[in-house]
Amino acid sequence: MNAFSLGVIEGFYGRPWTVDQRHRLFAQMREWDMNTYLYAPKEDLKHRHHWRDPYAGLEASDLSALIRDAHDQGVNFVYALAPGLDIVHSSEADRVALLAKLSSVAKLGARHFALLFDDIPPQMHADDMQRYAGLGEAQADVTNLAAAHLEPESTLLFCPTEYCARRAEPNVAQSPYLRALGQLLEPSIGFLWTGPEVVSPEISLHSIRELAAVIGRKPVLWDNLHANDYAPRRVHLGPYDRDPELRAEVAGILSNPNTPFEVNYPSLASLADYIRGATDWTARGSVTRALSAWWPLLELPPESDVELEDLALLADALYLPHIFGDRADKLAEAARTVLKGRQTTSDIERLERDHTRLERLLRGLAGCGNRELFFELHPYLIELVDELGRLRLRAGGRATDAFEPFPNARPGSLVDQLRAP
Ligand code: LOG
Repeated sequence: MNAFSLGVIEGFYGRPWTVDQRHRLFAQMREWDMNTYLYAPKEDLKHRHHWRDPYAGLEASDLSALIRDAHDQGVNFVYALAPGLDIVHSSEADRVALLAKLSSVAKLGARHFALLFDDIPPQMHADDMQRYAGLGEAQADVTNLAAAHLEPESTLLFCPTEYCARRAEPNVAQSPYLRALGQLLEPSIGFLWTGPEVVSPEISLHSIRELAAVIGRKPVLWDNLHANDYAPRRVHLGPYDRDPELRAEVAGILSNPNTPFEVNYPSLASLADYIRGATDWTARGSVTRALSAWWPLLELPPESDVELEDLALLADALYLPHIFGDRADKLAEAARTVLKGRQTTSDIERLERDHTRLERLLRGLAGCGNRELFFELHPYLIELVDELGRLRLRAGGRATDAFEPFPNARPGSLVDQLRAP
């Protein structure tokens, strides 16, 4: 697996994907020329909280079938273990438990592995302090031990505790932790990194070169751009949006996307598009292509009046963590004028047109064949349509069919009230 690793991390908090969803993902990945799937659902107890326990019974046979399924589609299945919550690196019992767990998953068919040390307490166990100069030394030791234990054709990825510049103490260039890993970790072990932030709006070439100099290898990007596990009221339908030159600076790109599976089509299709793209590649062009490719997969009934442009508006509204798409920017601008009581005719028209589009989409998706996608999008669409309906009422303008369906209900949740200025 020395080639560029391209693919998906199932590495979020919340409900893991289903067997059927992963099956469809692998088939799709083959079409997209993606070669790597990293299995790391935070809520698989045997991945993290109970990392020492082997899979047994149905769980073991399901995992084994999943690994076979990935391999059948030409996708490398990487099994990740996250022992960091309570491992004592110097404990013989824990070292034996770690190797035994990896062996047990290898028996189920896994060839590629990862050890993850993200989101754990940064302090070491007292016993470890006797043996290691720091956490970097301790993690490098057990990770090298694991690498030596694996079959020669196996590969190993490593996710550090300082997995982004913001977590590096005091910074990337001076972190004793990162430096120790760079010096001690076997050169063949891949190094995961999320960029300057946990969710990085931008990843500069300079920041990656700076890291690569410290860790002695190009990192594999763990990209949280589309993750939504930290913001349950948001979901991200925007494109993979990175500098095309970044491709040459990293050893791979793995997207850890939205927890709801079905909504990830645009983000992943656009990641594949980014990898294929020329240097004049743009994120905007990419999301347009992704939505067109997604459109037939929604399975809208032939009589549906929904337009691709309606979906494009929704994608712009639910775009990326730090930006909206163009259409949503314009809508937000129109909404602001209404809230200030300074709306023009064209603001009102935009509000009406976009509200009509999203209402039509909500009605249309209710009849689509991909039921799960409808269920996933439903709460976000309802909220948008409802809020735009209120704004229309407030904006006045020509007679509309906007109405207040629940006049006595409080607009928004308690969380909204807590946030209001
Ligand atoms: C977790 C990840 C989670 C993501 C976004 C990494 C390396 N680890 O802050 O499981 O999905 O943030 O919330 C994370 O990103 N930690």
